[in-house]
Amino acid sequence: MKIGLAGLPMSGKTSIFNMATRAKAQTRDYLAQSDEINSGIIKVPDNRIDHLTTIFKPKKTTFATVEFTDIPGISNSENKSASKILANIRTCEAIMLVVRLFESEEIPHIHNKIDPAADLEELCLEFIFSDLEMVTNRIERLQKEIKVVKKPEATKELELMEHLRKTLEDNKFISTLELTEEQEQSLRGYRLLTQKPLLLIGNCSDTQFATADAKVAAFTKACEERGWSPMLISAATEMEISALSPEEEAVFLEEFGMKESGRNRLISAAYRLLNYISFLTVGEDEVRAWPLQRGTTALKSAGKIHSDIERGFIRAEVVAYDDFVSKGSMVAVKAAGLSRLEGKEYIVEDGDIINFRFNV
Ligand SMILES: Nc1nc2c(ncn2[C@@H]2O[C@H](COP(=O)(O)OP(=O)(O)OP(=O)(O)O)[C@@H](O)[C@H]2O)c(=O)[nH]1
Ligand SMILES: [Mg+2]
Repeated sequence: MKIGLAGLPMSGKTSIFNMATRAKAQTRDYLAQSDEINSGIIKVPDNRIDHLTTIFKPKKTTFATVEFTDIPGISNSENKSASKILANIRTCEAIMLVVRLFESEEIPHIHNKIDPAADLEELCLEFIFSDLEMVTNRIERLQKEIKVVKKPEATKELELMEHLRKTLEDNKFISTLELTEEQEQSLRGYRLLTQKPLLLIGNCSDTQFATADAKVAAFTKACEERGWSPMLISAATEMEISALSPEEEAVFLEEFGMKESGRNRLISAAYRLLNYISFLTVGEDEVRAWPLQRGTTALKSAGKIHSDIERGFIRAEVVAYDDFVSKGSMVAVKAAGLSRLEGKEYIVEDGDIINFRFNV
């Protein structure tokens, strides 16, 4: 499961990627389209895992991870076509769309002006046109098929595709539609860009970040008109922060009255965007967070650890993290009757500490 950082050229995607992954990928100081796609796997910060590690003192601590990929800027200039880049974005499960808000004399903008609302609209249209092309092709195919043999599934799909075409032609994202489970399923293979989970990121200067600013206001308004609430980040400032040691970082954040670094905000947002929660396992060997799509059953969760545990599943012994913290130990939790035995169909919740009982 990976998150793609996408946007126009020179909006700060690689800078944000570097800040998130603490990598040192080459950012651009000149206007020559880089083809490089950077990928990085990031540990998801989790206070619960930190706390459980101090209690269980395991041999090993493992955090949940998410993968970020940094995709070159979407543009039709510089002898490159946007479609290749859009095809890359299609392979991602979720998208973080970076829009430039910061001003700079030295760093060019492809349209030579900083107009975040216009940039956002341009990106939206690229996505919409790309999906429209795919949907239109499919409609033509289905129409041909139906002429030969009338299959009910094909007719149904054609209806859906025509609905999608209408939505896209109205300049709307597929994600604004309420689709049935069955419709979602039938669309899965197309990996439509405008259907993916999306987070808008405004890359601003530190002053824009701290004070009311017209560009920020315009960007926020444009996002809200499409039904999105954007996240603001100052990539330049955050890159300085991410070069600090964890101790220095804590001091820095406190000095500036910030609760959390942009890096942590970004990673948590990525996790939410993928609709992930974590279940936890504890013990002398390992304390670990396991990423899980919200709504997953205990049986499937067991399979994340090992297929044998899924196959031989008997029961899940579940303790809520908060109950563990308030009681202080597993013995006290059990004495208070707060340890539950759950079956295969139990829907795992965020922060469940689970011990699977199984037999193979
Ligand atoms: N002043 C300022 N400069 C920034 C900020 N973020 C990025 N930059 C600079 O803008 C230039 C482009 O940044 P990149 O992160 O390479 O942008 P990109 O979106 O990855 O660019 P492409 O991959 O070429 O599309 C670099 O020189 C960065 O140092 C910011 O918040 N403020
Ligand atoms: Mg880049």
